[in-house]
Amino acid sequence: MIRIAHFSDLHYGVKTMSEADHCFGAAIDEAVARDVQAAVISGDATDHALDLHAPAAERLMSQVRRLADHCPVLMLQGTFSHEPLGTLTPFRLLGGRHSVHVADRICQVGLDARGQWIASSSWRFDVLPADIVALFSCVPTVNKAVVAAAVGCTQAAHAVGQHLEQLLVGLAGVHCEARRLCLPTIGVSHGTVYECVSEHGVPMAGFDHEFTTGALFAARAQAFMLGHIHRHQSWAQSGVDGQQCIAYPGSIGRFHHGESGDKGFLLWEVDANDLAMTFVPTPARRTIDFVFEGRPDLSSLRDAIAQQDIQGAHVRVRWTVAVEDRHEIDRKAMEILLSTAESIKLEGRVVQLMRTRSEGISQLTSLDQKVRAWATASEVSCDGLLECLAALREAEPDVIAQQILEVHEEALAV
Ligand SMILES: [Mn+2]
Repeated sequence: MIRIAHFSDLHYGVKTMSEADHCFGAAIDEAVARDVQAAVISGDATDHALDLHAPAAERLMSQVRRLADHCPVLMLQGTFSHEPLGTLTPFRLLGGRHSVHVADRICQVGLDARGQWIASSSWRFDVLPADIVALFSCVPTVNKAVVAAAVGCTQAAHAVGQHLEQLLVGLAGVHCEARRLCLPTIGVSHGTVYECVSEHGVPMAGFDHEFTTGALFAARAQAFMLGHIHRHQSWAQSGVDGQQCIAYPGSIGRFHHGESGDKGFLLWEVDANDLAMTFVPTPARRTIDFVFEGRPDLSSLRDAIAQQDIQGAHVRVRWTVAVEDRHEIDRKAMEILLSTAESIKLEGRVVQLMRTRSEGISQLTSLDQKVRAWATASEVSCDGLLECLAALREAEPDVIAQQILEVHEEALAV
């Protein structure tokens, strides 16, 4: 049995650094206290390309170094826009008590009894190295641009899914061989599982997703440690391959407003046939949203604030107003009401009204003429409208209602 801490989507960046470092620091403390034997970071260690002199680069490196002083670390390449290719290369040189393996190509790595990483020279081991205590199969982010260049843009997303499926099936033999030798088998990847749920609670059901749970289980590894989706979720099954589990820890911290659920990392205990997976929360920041359809009403905002603890939380107030009300928003008053919050974001959306002036409409004498002039200026037909106007003027309400019902019944009869 091996005990592994699985962190993902750290997103160290210029603006995200304090949240990322606060949460990752606490997570490492917890993982060390629980004496994990290995650590996996499954992609998106950074939020964007970082300059070497950026404080976030130094903070991330010193945290990974602290982790490597406790146990061997495996870092996987994540999304290229967050973690440009080459970002992880310097981590190979960190030189902690244990080594850091950077997986930026499809490969397998064995962890030996002395805590050294042994990588396969091709995409998988032909023969498993002797003396390893666990086997990791690494499938870093696939460069869809390369696939698009080979098969064409419209085919690329589908082709990526198909090739990954074949690759995962291709790993099954090695995983079964490892299980026969009583070795824990672990897959590590970064991508979207079909029908997983995003951190905003939206199910991801499209055709450009990398995996299905079926394809991942078909690799016949015990554990599949995933990154990319910022919300913790997991899938499990048991059968001929013993217990199998696929899981996202989600992002280490809360980087955006509107992200629901706890943030944290996963503690895995993986055996050749068995496994256990526990979610360990990090002290991620709290976010609170107040949403108004129309002008923010200060008294209802005051009531809403009284009902929850905004102290230390990151608060966002959103509203939608018509263009003529845009200057009626009392930002200062809202800021005073929210003064105990850690940060305040005031986001107003102004709806632009499109009005066309109808020249001379005020000089027309009858309502019919006015409606016709308005319809011409607005480029709409006023046929039905004039009939309705005439009916309203001349007919009794009962008669109008009866006529409407008759039309309705005729339509039903057809
Ligand atoms: Mn991410």
